[in-house]
Amino acid sequence: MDRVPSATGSVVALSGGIGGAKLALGLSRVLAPGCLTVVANTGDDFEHLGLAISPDLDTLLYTLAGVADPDKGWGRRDETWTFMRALAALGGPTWFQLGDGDLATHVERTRRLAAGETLTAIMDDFRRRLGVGCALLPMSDDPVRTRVRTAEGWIDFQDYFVRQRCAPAVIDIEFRGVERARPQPSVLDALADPALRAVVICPSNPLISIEPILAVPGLRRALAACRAPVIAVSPLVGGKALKGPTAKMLRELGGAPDNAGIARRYQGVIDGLVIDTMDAADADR
Ligand code: FO1
Repeated sequence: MDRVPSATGSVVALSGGIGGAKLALGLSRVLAPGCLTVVANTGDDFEHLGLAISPDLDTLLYTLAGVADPDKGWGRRDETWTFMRALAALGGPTWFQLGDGDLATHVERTRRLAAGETLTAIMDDFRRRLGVGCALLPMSDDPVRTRVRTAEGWIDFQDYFVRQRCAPAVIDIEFRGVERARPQPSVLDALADPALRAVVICPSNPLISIEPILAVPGLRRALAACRAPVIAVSPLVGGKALKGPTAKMLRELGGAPDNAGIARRYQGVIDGLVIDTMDAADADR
């Protein structure tokens, strides 16, 4: 793909996991290295088998590095599963699949966090080692944990999303710890950059991937102060999500699973919403 002659200027992309990561990859292909900063949701992070797991950061890392599993969208391509087989033989939990190569990411991140490194510093070293040219930042280095309330009470996001395969109806969502989370300083710097040309909200699930980012104190204000336009790309095409439970969750939480509903959720943050041509009728709404 030819590089679009990108005038000088930087772009900040806000992204969750799989759907958003594909647009982040596209942006990284048309923008000169050093012109793109990708800000990742960390609300999906959790501890599993004693390991610090950061799904959205890792999906972005692997996708931008060209090593993501092309079918699943998460984890690494050409993966082997010796660890999971051995874990199963020992009666360990296998609902959250960790490939052998992916396991190294979690083990090394856990080791470095325990040694006092920040998630930002760890992920920045990982992305450089994997040859990723753009900056990859967590929304905060402080812990934020998305939890959903279902009929059985409050459960961790990965329990809902993976173990229960999004089956239970969602009654409420919370981003535990977000009130105390400080925005990652380099994110604020990127948003205040005089050369900023655009902020792109990638087509991730607004409820679980983008709103945790917007909920970090100071980020909405930093976006409102942006001199560049903030443009969201709708994660819905024809009322259906490209990936994941977006439409189902929007319906369960009383939001309309359509572009007008998406625009309402981002009201006050975005200057525009990119929708699919098949949804052209939504444009005037
Ligand atoms: N998603 C699944 O549906 N099943 C899994 O076993 C699974 C394992 C997994 C391991 C590492 C990782 O970074 C992501 C993983 N995911 C898995 C995806 C993950 O739950 C989602 O990508 C995000 O949390 C939502 O965007």
